[in-house]
Amino acid sequence: MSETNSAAEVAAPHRYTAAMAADIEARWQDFWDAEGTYEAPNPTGDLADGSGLAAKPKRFIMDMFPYPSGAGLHVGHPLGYIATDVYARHQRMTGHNVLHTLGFDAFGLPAEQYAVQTGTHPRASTEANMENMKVQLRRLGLGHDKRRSFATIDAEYYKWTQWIFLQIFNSWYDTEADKARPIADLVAQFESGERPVPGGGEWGALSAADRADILGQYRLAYASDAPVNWAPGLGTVLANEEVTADGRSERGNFPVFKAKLRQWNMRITAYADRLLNDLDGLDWPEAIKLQQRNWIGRSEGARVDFPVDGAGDITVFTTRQDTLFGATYMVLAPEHELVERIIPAAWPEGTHPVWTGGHANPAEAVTAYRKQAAAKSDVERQAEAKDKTGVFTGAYATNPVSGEKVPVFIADYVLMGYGTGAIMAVPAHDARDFAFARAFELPMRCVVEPSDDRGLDTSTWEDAFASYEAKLVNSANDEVSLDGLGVVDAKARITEWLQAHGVGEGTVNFRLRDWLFSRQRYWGEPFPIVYDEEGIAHALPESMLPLELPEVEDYSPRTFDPEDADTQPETPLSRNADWVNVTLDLGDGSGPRNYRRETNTMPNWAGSCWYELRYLDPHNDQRLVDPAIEQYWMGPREGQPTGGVDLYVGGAEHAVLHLLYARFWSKVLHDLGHISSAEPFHKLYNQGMIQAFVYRDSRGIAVPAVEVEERDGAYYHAGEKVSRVLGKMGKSLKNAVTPDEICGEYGADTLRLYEMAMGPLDVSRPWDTRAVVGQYRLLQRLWRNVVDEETGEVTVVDTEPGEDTLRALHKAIDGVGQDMAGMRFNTAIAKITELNNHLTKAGGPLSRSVAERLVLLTAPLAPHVAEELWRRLGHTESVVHQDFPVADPAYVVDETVTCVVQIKGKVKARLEISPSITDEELEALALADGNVVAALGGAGIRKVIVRAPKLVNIVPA
Ligand code: ANZ
Repeated sequence: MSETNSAAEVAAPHRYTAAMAADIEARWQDFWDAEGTYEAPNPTGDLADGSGLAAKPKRFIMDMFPYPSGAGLHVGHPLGYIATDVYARHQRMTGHNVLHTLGFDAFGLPAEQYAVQTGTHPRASTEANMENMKVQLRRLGLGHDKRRSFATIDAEYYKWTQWIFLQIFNSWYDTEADKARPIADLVAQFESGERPVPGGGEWGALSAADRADILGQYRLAYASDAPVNWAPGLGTVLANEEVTADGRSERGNFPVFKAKLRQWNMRITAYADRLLNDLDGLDWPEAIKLQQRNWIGRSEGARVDFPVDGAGDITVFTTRQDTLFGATYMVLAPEHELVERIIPAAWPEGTHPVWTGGHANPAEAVTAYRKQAAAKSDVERQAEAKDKTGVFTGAYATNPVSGEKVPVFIADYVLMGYGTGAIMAVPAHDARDFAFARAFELPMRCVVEPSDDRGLDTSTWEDAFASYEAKLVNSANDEVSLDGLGVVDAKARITEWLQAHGVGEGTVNFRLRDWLFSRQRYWGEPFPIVYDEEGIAHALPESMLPLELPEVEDYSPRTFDPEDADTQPETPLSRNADWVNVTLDLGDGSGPRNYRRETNTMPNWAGSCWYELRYLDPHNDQRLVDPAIEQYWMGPREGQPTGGVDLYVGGAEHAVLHLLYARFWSKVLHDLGHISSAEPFHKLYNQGMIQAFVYRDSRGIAVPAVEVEERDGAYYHAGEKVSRVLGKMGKSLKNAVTPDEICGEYGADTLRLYEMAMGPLDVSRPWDTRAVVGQYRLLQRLWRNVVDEETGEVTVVDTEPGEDTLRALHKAIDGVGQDMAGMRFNTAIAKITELNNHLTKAGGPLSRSVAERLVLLTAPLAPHVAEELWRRLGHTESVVHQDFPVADPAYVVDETVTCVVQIKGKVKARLEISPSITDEELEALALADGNVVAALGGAGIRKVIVRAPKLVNIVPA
């Protein structure tokens, strides 16, 4: 790097260089660690106890913690960490007690896969990765309270993850109280008869297994047989996204079967309404709130029963009960259990050949169609494909309002997992039904007519769907008429009628599903659950936590004959007979008994569901968090009705899963009285991504970005022309730049400044290594304004600065302070640069008071160089806890300019006015001026020419 070794530097041995930055940075990092500079005190007992905390508002500032990947960090990763650090430092300097730390989300699949391939224990590789990342992060000068850091794989941490699981397992949702309560309260209600026992009878008379079954229907964590994608050839269950359109595994191309498997679930659906409503009080990006709302998917509508002769009712869920008179057929999801019961032995007389799909009888048609549907994922089934497939069941149902017989189909556009898995189809007003009806030549009936004069074009039916500016037509029976009503009124009227006749009711449906919580993996938290000889699940008592993950020889899942659908997954933990089969006294009065441990592990979401709470009180071995400490850092307060972290920064990709799961756990813990906050994160901020150029050769293969040369706007690698596009940064695209490289070349302060200066924090931006030097030069100029590059002496003087400099200084203080509080770090840097340039141009030594404030302004962004200059300026206390400068408003207001007032071209007056004055204001001021009034001597005015802010010319009459 020529910059660091140039001849000029030999003559200037005290210039700010990369070597000097390295020295300064290492020195202050060691010092900060040794002094515990970033340690945030917890309140002890009464806040007014003399700790001084009562007078200091608190700020809990948090990042989404990283997974310790083997690849380490590239410069894109720390963008958010630097931003929260700058913000936290500014908050510290403006009188706040700031909690800022970072842990590791360390359970996860990559370590396990690496273990399978190499035989390295996942803990060993994970710990090595964490060590590496800690070194990388430390180098950035992040002001973390290191006493509060932990990894989710620490047994002292996952002890409490298991403890929370048991809290959830041991509770139920009381819909009357609208909150979770201990399951013991429910048992007491069953025992006393206050609540009837489902299925009747006396609670005491039921078998243990029956009682366990009933409680399982209430528990917030429960085991159930859930359909999963099972690939025997891989020995594992797959997510929908891992299964191809033709029903095979993406990895290895093995057949995938729908298998029912005993799985743990979290009853997050019990909280659907609260998860939705409490979004209103959160300071989150609207886009994320919207994604959560859509994910929860609240729909108001009705359930309506359509009787089928001799087979009971088909209950549908509809959001458009107003269109009931327009239902001309019905559709069941292919898997619907009613299908078997309604199909007749033969096709009814005169069945349309298109409806049968060419099959000899309904049973055959259904079997064939089900097979076809099972191979598609829900996502594909919901895709807006024009060609709808399906087959007639041979059965007819009766429309309860019209008495009309309508044919019942099965089709894959109706999903089993939503509503009731059955719909009434209204082809005139629903686009999917419309496409299906066209394909199967089914009738359409218009029941909602747009109320404007466009009319309805029944060849395309355009505008027929979801037109709320509309009136109902063709919708009356002997008892009820919707004709002439608007959609909203029609819905209310028909719902009332359905309810009165016992054939339906208004209902709310959610898209949200319960959370599938078990994985057939090794590297996760073991469930604190054992099964007795009857197969009944028991919670381990708290005294047996943590249940540590045992050492195993073999981390890989067992594989089977790929075609053998009857096999079941075998988890790595299940092969450890000594660990699995235990004799325990659970302290429940039944003495020592034989048990079998649960051998699934928790999903890697579990550890991140509550980590904010553990930062508060990381070494508490009696409780998950001390209530007074939780109340202090996260409790509800003015403007934060549900409490939570003051600022949470991370990627927008965590919009639904992590953020929804964490909210759910918070609410359960809140309901059970363990925490005062009902939300984990009050303010959420999504940082943009750092992108990088990807260079590809003629075969489309990425070439190392550092080896690419630019000539006349084209790019070359090893003499060959290559293409350039903006993409992700990463090892696989051969364009990763590491923070270590940049720190080595310029220092961490330069890297921090560059990342913050690249653009608004929430916008993605392309990395450009060549531009980094710009921020390095800023730091050099800043240094040079305080330190003599030849002698190393501080050059400041104890004189008062001039008016000009005071104005520049206070404007910068005002602007930088506001920008930092608003997380506009790029504009804060622009203002510091402007001030620094002003001072350079002004020449001569700086006033001490100016130099000190310049250093303080820079301290949150470039803490090492600021600390060094601060000390050189003679201070003995760290810059970290100094007060951020406060602007003097007298110097912030705009300066005045002199306006000349002329009469017939002769200067008669001079006005000191604001440069932003308007023409009107200036004209009024000029005409009111004493000298002007005197000079006019009562003459009338013909014309006034105003050129604000400099000139007014008056032409008398
Ligand atoms: C009749 C109707 C008429 C409908 C109309 C819509 C428009 P959201 O808003 O997403 O909740 N539906 C119900 N269950 C379904 C399932 N399991 N699979 C596929 N579709 C299903 O959607 C509710 C609407 O989606 C329901 O209202 C139903 O179609 C359909 F002019 O009923 B509707």
